[in-house]
Amino acid sequence: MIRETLKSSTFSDEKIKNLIIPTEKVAHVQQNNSLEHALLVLVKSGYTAIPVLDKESKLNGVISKALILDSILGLERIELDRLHSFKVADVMNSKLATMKMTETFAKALALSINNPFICMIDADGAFKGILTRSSLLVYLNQELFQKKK
Ligand code: 4BW
Repeated sequence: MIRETLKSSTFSDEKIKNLIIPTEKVAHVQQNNSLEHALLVLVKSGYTAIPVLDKESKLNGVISKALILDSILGLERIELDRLHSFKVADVMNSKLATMKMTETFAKALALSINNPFICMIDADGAFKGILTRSSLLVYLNQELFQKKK
């Protein structure tokens, strides 16, 4: 029974919709921001990686502390001036896990194996928020072990 529900429930369903962290609560940067700004946001928010959006809130990619550090490594020293001269667009990863709100919990679970978070988009490609691995696990734990059958 639970298996069937997980297989067919989509993120448009009230029951699992609230697993999504909405856009306004997602730490993010824009692709024309400097690497210095992105590093500040990452350090202050405490997250390893965050989405990159454009001015219209469309998704462009993901930026991480690791990508930034890698981009400022010179041959023999850390080139701190690159933090000012490079933009987020220069180093972000454009490959990211995305899902439409009309797709299923089962797909999200499978994607979360290799992605700490999944970016949710609507039918027009507008960013709606993120689905984290922890929120999927919390829901699964609740459905499998904490609900009275
Ligand atoms: O600030 C934090 N608050 C809480 N409650 N938990 C945190 C925080 N920072 C990290 N964590 C925990 C979470 O369990 O460490 C895990 C790994 O964090 P990450 O990846 O490497 O920064 C967190 O796991 P998660 O909740 O499953 O989140 C997976 C990834 O999703 C995070 C981060 O890259 C992204 N993320 C989560 N919430 C976000 C966010 N990105 C932007 N804005 C948010 N609000």
